[in-house]
Amino acid sequence: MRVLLINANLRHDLFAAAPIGLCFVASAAKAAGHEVRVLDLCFVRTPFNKIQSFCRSFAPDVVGLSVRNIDNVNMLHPVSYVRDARSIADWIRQCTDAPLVVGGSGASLLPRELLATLKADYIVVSDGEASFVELLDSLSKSDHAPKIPGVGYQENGSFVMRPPLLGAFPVARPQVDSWIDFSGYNNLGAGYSIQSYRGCSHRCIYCLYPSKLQGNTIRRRDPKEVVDEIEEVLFRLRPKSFEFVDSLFNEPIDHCISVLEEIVRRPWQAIFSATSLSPKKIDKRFLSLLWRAGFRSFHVSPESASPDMIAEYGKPFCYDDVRRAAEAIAESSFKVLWFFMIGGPGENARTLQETLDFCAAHLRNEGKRCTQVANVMLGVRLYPETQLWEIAQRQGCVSPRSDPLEQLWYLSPELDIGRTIRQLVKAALSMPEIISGMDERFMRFSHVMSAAARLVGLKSGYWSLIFHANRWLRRSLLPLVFDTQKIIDSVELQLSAHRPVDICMND
Ligand code: B12
Repeated sequence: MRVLLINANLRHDLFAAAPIGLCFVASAAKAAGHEVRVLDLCFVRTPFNKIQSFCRSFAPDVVGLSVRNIDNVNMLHPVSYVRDARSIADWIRQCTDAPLVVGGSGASLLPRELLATLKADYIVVSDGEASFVELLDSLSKSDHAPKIPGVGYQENGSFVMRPPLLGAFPVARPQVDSWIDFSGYNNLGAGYSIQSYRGCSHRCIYCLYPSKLQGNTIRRRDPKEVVDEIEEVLFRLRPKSFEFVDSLFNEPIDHCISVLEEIVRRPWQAIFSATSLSPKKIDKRFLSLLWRAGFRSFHVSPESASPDMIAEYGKPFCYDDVRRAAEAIAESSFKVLWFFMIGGPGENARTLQETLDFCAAHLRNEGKRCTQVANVMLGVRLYPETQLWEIAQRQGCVSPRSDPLEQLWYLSPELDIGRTIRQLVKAALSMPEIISGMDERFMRFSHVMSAAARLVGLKSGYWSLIFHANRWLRRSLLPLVFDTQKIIDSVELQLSAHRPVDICMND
């Protein structure tokens, strides 16, 4: 079959992300004997024209659309990507009658809702390779109601889907640069995405990784194969850096160490980064291995530095792991972006202050070789089928009729909004290392930052420039940015907008 795969992610800033998932699917479909084209809309100025010309020249039998993000998960600067995805789906409909199949992390998170809003024919949840190929096989035999695990569709007005069956890590490499033009991403500072395993066995109360995104069993990729892919790309493309996009790069730790040791054994050198590390087992020895392998930056996601909140979120580590990680990092030369999430069940002024005090005690850059930035986000995004959703439902924050395609938030009832914002603003004004949801507005200056990063020869962790910009702007502009009353109003609006009571009132 002729298969056209389209990347609907239009975000091109410091957090640009090449569509590795779509490329995995493209490689799998090609390996199964299909004729495949990929259209990456990320840097396209006139998406409709491009879709039209692809549909005319290629005449696809099936169109696959990758929807990565539903929204930006940011309460202080909320952006929804659903409208973009809807426009793209409509344009595809205008250009071809081919069945429309939607996949991607957005599709996995909210399949029922996304299928309906995009008016797609099928939606693929979790890994796309095997199920999409099976779907193509069914469609080629004109079976329009295939009972394939992980493939959802509407039947007699209701959504039907069998749970996905997740097999071993796929054999076909994503070959990202053979499907899309990687140079746009490279220029913005994105690393070449590499995945070393799939799955997550943790049970964090707010998260859908194990249940929806990648399943709860760890499916490792042979470390030699991981590094063979890196080696092949390094010599073919010479990307500025490689970026591990595993849910938690350093778990399982033995697997991570095997990958790092395999890199160290090779005769070449490359720059690496990882988009999420657990604070557990980040010690001097591990950091030294990371450094020898070529890592210069990474993200670490404790989500809180309050012992109570770490336990409350169901994190698989404790406060001492977070502190030990911070102490080891403080003696290194890495660039590290920390993620904290404020407002889960039980969060109060004291637990919030514990996280802010931790930042002040451990993440200050003065006098250190490392550069650290703490991304402190307010609110926890609510998704159905998580434990947090149930808690929120019991507390009346959401109801079965709430629309999860909207950014729905949990914010602990023990937090006073005015006081919380004042606490956060005070911390952000006193520490340029702290960035908050408000700072995402500056992402629009990404191109300037990327150019600056290229000028100073930075190869990864472009976001570390945010710290320098922050330090520079702090005394002049930031007090204007942190208009406390405006932030309070916006949070109150966010929280009240989707309360079930409003939904009832609108009926
Ligand atoms: C790594 C990562 C990042 C990195 C990306 C770096 C890079 N080089 O790519 C960074 C830190 C930059 C980042 C940024 C952001 N991220 Co992010 N990120 C991730 C993460 C952890 C992994 C993504 C990934 O690469 N997966 C590996 C690939 C292989 O898997 P995949 O994309 O899911 O693809 C598979 C399937 O989905 C499917 N599939 C994919 N496309 C298609 C198409 C078809 C037709 C079919 C059939 C199947 C299919 O098959 C694929 C292979 O099996 C995910 C969470 C997760 N575990 O998925 C969050 C995640 C996607 N990110 C998220 C968010 C919110 C963001 C940001 C918006 C945050 C922000 N405020 O800026 C930005 C957006 C950036 C952008 N350009 O889009 C959210 C999205 C949630 C939502 N509500 O929309 C997620 C789910 C995390 C979360 N739980 O909050 N992110």
